[in-house]
Amino acid sequence: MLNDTSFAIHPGKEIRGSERDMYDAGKILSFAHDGNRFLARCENGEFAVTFYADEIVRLQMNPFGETEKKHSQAVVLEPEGLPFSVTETGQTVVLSSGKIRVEIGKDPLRVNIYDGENRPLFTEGKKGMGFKADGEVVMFKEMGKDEFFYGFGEKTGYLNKRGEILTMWNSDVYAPHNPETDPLYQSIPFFIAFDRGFARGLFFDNPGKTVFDLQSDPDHLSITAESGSIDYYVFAGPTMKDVLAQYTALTGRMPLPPKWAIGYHQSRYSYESEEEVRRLVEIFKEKGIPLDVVHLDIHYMRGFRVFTFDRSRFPDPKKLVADLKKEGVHVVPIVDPGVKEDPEYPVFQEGIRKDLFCKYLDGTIFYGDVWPGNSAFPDFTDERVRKWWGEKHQFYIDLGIEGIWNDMNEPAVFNETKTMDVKVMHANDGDPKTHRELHNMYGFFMGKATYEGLKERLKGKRPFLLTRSGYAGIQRYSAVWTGDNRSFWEHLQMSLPMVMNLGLSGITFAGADVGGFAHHANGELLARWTQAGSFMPFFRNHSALGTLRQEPWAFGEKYEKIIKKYIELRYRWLPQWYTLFEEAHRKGTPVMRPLVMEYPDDENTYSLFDQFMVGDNVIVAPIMQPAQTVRSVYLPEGNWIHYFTGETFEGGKYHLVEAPLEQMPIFVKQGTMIAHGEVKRNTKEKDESLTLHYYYGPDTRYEFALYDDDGESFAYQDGEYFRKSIRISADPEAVYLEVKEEGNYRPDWKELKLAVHNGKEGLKIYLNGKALQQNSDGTYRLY
Ligand code: MIG
Repeated sequence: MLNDTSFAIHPGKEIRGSERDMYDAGKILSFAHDGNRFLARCENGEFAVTFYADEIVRLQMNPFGETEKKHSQAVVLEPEGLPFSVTETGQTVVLSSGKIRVEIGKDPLRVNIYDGENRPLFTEGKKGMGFKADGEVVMFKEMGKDEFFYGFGEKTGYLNKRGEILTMWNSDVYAPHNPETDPLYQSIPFFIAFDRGFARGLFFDNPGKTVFDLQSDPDHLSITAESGSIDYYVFAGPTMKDVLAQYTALTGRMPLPPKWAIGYHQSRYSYESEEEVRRLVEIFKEKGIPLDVVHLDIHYMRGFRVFTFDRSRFPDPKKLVADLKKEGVHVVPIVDPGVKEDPEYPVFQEGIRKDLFCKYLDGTIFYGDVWPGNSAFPDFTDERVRKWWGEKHQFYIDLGIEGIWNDMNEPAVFNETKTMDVKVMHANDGDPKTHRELHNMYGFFMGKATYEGLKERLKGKRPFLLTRSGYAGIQRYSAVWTGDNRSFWEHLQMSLPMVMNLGLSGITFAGADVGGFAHHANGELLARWTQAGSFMPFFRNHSALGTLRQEPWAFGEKYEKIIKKYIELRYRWLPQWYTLFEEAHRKGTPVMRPLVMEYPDDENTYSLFDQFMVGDNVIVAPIMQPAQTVRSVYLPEGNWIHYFTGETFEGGKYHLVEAPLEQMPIFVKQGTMIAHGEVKRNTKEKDESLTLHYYYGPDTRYEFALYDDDGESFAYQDGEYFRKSIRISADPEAVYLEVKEEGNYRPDWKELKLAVHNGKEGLKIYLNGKALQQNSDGTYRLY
């Protein structure tokens, strides 16, 4: 309590610790190497280097024992067994795999890592690594004076994290999120260091509590872990996209989601009855507002027991799900980890009989208070438990459900520490560890159990999963939303850097509750938030019990019209979204990007957080203040076309752009292309025709690739996809399209049109060398 008053800053308080009491690893006593691993015994512990891939190296230091060859389940890549050379001099041992060189100082142990061109990836300088008396491990890395830092998963604040101290400890935070609220629900101990266009990455794989300090020492950052040992991976870049390709090669990529999950989601805590849900979907239909998903929050359950429906509120869930599916609407119910302690509840009985719950060392079960009251928590760190949890989902599958929403999986517990007792033991697939050591992976393992369980049971259909909590690698299983934000303009502002940094941490399928969860929205806020949300990867309107209703029509016709227009825009842009999602799935490049990713040589982009890119050629600049109808937008080099007015804006400078309530500034780069489909009720309706919009520029050189597949199965993995690659070039007289097609899938649409914007009269269009005839509506037929 005292910490909520000025007492928190009483003059006697020591504000921060230091490396003062750190014990250094000391000097190297002996070393050896085999295959792809180098091992050194130091005065204070063991040090290992493993070359994982050309651009990925793993470094470990365990002051308390041996370094393990094994890696955490965040990692899916096994080391390739890269040959590396070992060169010893008096002071150093140098390991080199060609693309990465690790220079190891022998006395004391110091590690400097360079790329193949001798550019420093990470260096230690004077400070090294070691441990503290209380068992913490610490390591330091030099920070260049021009360096910027991105990533770190789900963090409040701005885009660049230099100057921050960031803690990783998955936490349920209902208190209003502000720039110093930390930690939140997700822990992604990964970051990108960026120095004037040169990007490298570092992933510190420790699922206990870790602290990244980019503040206390202007020349070094430090990483401290409360438990476990030092275990990290370095990614050589050199671009941000390369770092993300490398990081997601190591920790996995997002599966291609079902198309419906990229549409518009409507949620509320809670739609409380079958009747209410049916009425909701009807209103969407009556009003012609597109809708793909309705979420069911905790009220659908019988006394908050997972894997049940309350039959008084939802008399026939199977019929409800089937009827909505006919309308093209999917139902996604919430599932929390806590299992109610109720001897008459089969899920609890089974958990006890089969020994599936988290326990203390002495065998007693850990119980915590959550929605259902006293509850036990499945030990998802164990494959046996994950299998069981997956099987339980047959309950939802039998009702026709194909998507699940995981909440409270930090795990959140209503007690002093807000989570599970850190002394609880986890089976951890045969390598038992305490909750303290594994805390940040609880939600990850729940996600793994759920996704794999659904996938196995959906008979070839793609599952959708949404999770609040996670760890590095969660992108393999789930989309992420940023938890309990509020209907504050500040929270709309905050959602941009937050979701961008999630994307820069491997999690591209992310979004914030549109309109804000807690507190009360208003028409203007909801309209502006829907505009921004319609251009973010995960697009869901959600609000809390007791707050003003927040459905698209809640604030009257004036706002409804605008909100509808942007939800429609989401559907018009769906072929573009889907193409970008597929790229993210294949390469790890985020869908929503900070400008710095595309313009790494332009310093104006390095801290830019209040506008973003969708793909490599579209800039979105939402309005995020009340009563604002004009804003400054930064446009990098090149010319940019205003999406709504068609006006050309010169890049390399700031513009004041008009933004009346019904308009969010969107710019498409001149000389590039985007794909549009038709506005529809939802993704169940197929496009009859697609249009590629090309924004003419005489110096065009652009590669576009439209991707499509059935949107629901895994057949694309066996060649059942469609990719049309278009190489576009232009001169003052003509536009030249070189088109190639790939894959066996034939899309539903019957025609593919080309619309040329800002082309002058008489401009000729050539498709693979043949001149195209213009249609009466001004477009050209490509397919
Ligand atoms: O603490 O299930 O973040 O989206 O509506 C409340 C009720 C528990 C927190 C989630 C929120 C959800 C709510 N849950």
